[in-house]
Amino acid sequence: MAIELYHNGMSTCSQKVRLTLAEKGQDFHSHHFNLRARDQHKPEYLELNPNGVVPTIIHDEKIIYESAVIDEYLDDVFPEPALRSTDPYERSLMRRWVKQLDEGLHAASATISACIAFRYQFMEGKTSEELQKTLDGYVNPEKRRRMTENVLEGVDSNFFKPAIARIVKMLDEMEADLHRYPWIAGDAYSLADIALTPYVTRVVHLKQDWLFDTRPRVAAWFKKICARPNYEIAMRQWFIDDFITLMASKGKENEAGVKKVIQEAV
Ligand SMILES: N[C@@H](CCC(=O)N[C@@H](CS)C(=O)NCC(=O)O)C(=O)O
Repeated sequence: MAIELYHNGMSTCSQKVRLTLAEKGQDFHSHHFNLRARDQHKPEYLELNPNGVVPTIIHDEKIIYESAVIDEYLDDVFPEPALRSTDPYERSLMRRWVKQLDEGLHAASATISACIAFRYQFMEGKTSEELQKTLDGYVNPEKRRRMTENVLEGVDSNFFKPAIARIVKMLDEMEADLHRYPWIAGDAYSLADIALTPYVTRVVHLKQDWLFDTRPRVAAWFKKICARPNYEIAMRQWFIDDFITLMASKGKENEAGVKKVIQEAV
């Protein structure tokens, strides 16, 4: 039976799962959500994923959510090609990268995306009551608070500076690890490369890839990543033009401001 995937084209966590599916040559039945219309907060979806976020998969009648967990599940049930090293140390490096995403890196990326660009989508055509209702829909109270401030205040949000500093730290640590290995967590492409691909892509979409100028290994890694067939299938084919255009124009507009914040923050 085909895998059911509840996802969104531009959602970084969904991209992680689509990259793994593509790497494994697995098709899926798509349930593409409009996150701005809050499809993810509908009661019928909350029955599948009580966190009200994408992605979720259904495989063999089993419901699985949390992108890092889904990716390991997929690597277990579709072992070829293996995306976890058999070497325990390399596997530990892979896990260390993947867990960071759930420990602030994903939130930092969501913050810079909202502050620089996506806030305009949230506000467009809405009264302040309608906007408040949308923001109140976040299931996680911490996320609700953060996103409310990010949407209302943009790059002046108190969350912006630590978030951009966290992204810079990610790029610095990638640069250091890529000094030792050709891929993020060792000699072979792994779930760590998959996990980081959407977040580095986001830096590019937000026109902050000048950050690669002093991080040549990250730039070279990203070039290799973009040339892989799974990048075309799982990333490019699902990009939403309006999102890309908005991120590019607002990113360019904010470039000087972002540079200034980074100088102050790191
Ligand atoms: N830890 C979760 C995070 C999922 C997540 O935050 N998904 C975002 C898109 S990347 C989402 O659904 N946002 C909409 C919302 O929170 O309402 C995972 O890795 O699956």
